Amino acid sequence: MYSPSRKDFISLTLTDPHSHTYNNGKHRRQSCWRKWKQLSRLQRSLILFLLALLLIFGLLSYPSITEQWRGWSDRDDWLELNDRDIKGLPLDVQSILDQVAGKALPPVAGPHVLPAPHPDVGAGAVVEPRGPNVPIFPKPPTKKTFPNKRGPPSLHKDGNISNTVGGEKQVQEVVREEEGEEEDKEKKIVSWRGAMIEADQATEPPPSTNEKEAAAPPADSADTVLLEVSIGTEDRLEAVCDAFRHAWKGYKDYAWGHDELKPISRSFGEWFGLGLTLIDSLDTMWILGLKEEFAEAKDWVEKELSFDKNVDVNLFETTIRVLGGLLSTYHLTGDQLFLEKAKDLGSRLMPAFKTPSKIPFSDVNIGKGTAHPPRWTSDSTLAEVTSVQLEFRELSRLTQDPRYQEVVNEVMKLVHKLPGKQDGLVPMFINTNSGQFTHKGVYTLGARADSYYEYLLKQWIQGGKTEDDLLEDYLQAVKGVKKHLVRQTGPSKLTFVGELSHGRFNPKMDHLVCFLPGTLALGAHNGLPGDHMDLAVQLMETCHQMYKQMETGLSPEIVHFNLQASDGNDVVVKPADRHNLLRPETVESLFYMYRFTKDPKYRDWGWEILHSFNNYTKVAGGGYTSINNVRDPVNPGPRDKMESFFLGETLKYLYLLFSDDMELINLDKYVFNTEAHALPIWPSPPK
Ligand code: DMJ
Repeated sequence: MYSPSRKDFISLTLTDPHSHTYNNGKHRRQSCWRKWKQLSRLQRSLILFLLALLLIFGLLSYPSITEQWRGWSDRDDWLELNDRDIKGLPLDVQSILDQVAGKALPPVAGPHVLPAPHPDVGAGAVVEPRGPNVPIFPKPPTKKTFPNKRGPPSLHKDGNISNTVGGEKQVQEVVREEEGEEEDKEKKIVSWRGAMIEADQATEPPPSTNEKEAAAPPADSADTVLLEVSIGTEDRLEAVCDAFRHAWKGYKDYAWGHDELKPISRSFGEWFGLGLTLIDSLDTMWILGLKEEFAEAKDWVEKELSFDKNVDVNLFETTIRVLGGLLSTYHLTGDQLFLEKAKDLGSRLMPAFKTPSKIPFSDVNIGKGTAHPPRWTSDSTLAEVTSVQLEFRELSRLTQDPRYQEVVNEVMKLVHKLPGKQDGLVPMFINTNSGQFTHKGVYTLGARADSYYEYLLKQWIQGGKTEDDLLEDYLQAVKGVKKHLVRQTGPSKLTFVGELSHGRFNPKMDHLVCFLPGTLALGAHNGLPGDHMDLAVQLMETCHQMYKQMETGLSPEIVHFNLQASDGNDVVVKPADRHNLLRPETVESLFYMYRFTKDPKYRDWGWEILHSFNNYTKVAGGGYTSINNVRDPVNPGPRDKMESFFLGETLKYLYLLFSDDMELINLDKYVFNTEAHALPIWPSPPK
């Protein structure tokens, strides 16, 4: 009966026979042990039971205790900021507002631009020669499990998980960052905006010969063409159309009517079951002049698309991709079908706004008309609740039903008045019960906050530049960005936008932040200060370098910048951040920069990016795939997923970048939503 315990006891005495302190400890442990053995079995069980209870209680209450601690420290910020808020607008913001007020369409800000600083980042630093054209080698499809998946299991076969899933991990992640932990994210899974950000998969077994053959790029693919920067406009436009056709072929053959193509396994992934890629692509096909493809997609919308299904969808993702896509296609084509579908969807999304605070829930069941926050929190993501406005406002204008506009304007009004901002910068979460910011003290222009800033400006433009609160918030935010987040690297003086975490600067920038040069340029084009354009030019250079300095010519998801004055690299990429999801933000900004400056270098940069996509993400048989490692041209590690925004945004912006037709989505007549769907700028009300 005693032998197992005796064994334990003996093993304790073996560890360090020379240490005096240790021996004292040993005697103490021995006598404790004897006392323990003297207890009856019942007494011992009781003590063990109590200890277990204590442990469980401790574990359960840990998060709320830490949250409370954080809350206390936030409250200090809050009071301080409250004070600051009531002091009114900074003088220069007020004077810009005055200047802008009452102006007709101001002159194009255009090349009122300082020359770009052209940092010599290449020389002797990180630029390494591009790898050869390497075919995509597929790996066997791996089954991943996402413990927090939402939505009906039948619809969640795999793949794209928005911030509605995997969310506990996301929140933990944010909390960890807030606590200032070093973010070495090897093996973690975070998701954002429908794009799963996964740990490195490069350690998985190499593909079989069959799989290699199956995925070898087609012989006539653009990746076999040398990169010629001097190639003509028509050829570049044709190259974008080729890329689109290739992506569409994969979608049509293996994922038709489903949300996303999995090009390596030649299958599909389902997220909401709404044909996301198809709808996201409609206006791109129209713009690219792909009539046949458009006609077959329209046919599907007419005959197959139904929103009458019992499915939880993410309000933000469905609004920007599906509602935005339908509204934009309606405007481009004038076809009522798309408006009717948009109306149906819009009315089904409305229950999301029925919350105590009027800040919408993240998820809504479009069949049942019920809405709820994610399982793990009653918070919503700030960018999500403030980036559905363009679409809902337009729906009200088209239907003459004011309710859509009312619910989204209410959100903007609440956020406008809310204390807890830092010089116009907003926290990443807002509570649907209290309507207050949560997880305060962390400020970023990247994930979870990005399109808040974008939509401030774009709503102001959409509404004919009459809504001063929006402009005021935007101008303050740009000032806040400059004051707290903009820095330059040590080696080559690259300008970048970092993050602020409880007063500490983190030189980390998501690729998502590369929307900012385009947005700043759009603001300058609409009469906002020239220094916004100057910053746009500098940030555009940095986003370009995020591609150029990688061995594949593709940007990683996240970079860290080097602040040390040294000869080292400007850009550092952590192992867990090396993936590329075919994101659009840099080519989006290149498009705006070219439209407003006509500087051909922006087109050349876009052309290089298209080549890199063709070289490292194109999959034989159809489709493009996200990859794991932009630093490894030999094995970029295909992920087997083509995000819908590659067709909806990336290829559309590339086409518009190369097109000489400035009337093709004239930026004085249309404003793009955050998924590149064009919505009209409203005519000014009669004076
Ligand atoms: C898109 O869904 C939108 O552009 C969104 O604003 C950000 N994330 C993706 C693209 O990266």
